[in-house]
Amino acid sequence: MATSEFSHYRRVDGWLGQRCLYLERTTSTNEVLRRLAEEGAVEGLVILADEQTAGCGRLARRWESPPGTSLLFSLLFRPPEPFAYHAARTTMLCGLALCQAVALGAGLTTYLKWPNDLIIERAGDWRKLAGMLSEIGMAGGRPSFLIVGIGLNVNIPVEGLSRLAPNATSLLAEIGHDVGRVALLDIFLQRTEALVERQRAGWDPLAQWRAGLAWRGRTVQVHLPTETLVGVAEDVDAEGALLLRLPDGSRRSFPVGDVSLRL
Ligand code: BT5
Repeated sequence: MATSEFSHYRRVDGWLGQRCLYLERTTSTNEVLRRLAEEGAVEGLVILADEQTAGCGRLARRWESPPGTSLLFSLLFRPPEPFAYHAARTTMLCGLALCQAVALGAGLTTYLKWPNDLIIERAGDWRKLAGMLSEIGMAGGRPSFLIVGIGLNVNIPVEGLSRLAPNATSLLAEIGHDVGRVALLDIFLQRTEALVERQRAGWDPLAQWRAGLAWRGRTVQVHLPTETLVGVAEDVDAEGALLLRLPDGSRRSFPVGDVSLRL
């Protein structure tokens, strides 16, 4: 069997990814990392897989990926207090770092679709390139760790995309050639670590995250578990909640959570 380029992957400099666990095939990297975090794993641990048999999206949705084609990984953070604030900022800056890694590693401009998707916009159309799943773990009745799981479609050929989702895309489909997954992961981890350190030193990523959001000022559909609302995606607030202007002039906010956005 061919050895994966990730078999011995770890970062030499820095704390994010200095410890890495590569699994050729697993259920879900988020699930594996959650178990290790509960056993006390250190901040910065990264779980990487070439194949997931139960990759998770939000709300029990699935993340599908042909084996060996993409980046499927999860990062462990142990944010300081106030936990909720730092956890939300850490998720935002992972999104920023993912945009930067795709720009540097593949030369593509991407946008963040609130709350946690990475998309490509083209002539009024949009395609999903990556998804992020943030989960908080508790210990002793208090929030204790943050897991950020990322699925980035890298070398999936065009003909394999429609099986994943109607609007899925990959770097290969967008730029016409394979992209080295290790180099991309390296850039992402470097960028994320640098941004986490800036953030913990007092920098707030909110303005930059907000500036990178797709569809601000546009009419969108907000899919809630029980209803769909249509309104203008005016902005996000200081917590990252979506502010939607409804046709009757009122404004509603939607915390980052179980809401999906569509054009
Ligand atoms: C997400 O959820 O987009 C978060 C996905 C996070 C996946 C990573 S992979 C590593 C780590 N381990 C895990 O188990 N999960 C994380 P959501 O916004 O709920 O979107 C899910 C929806 O995206 C699905 O219902 C499909 O419509 C679509 N989808 C599934 N696989 C896709 C793919 N490869 N590319 C584009 N869209 C996809």
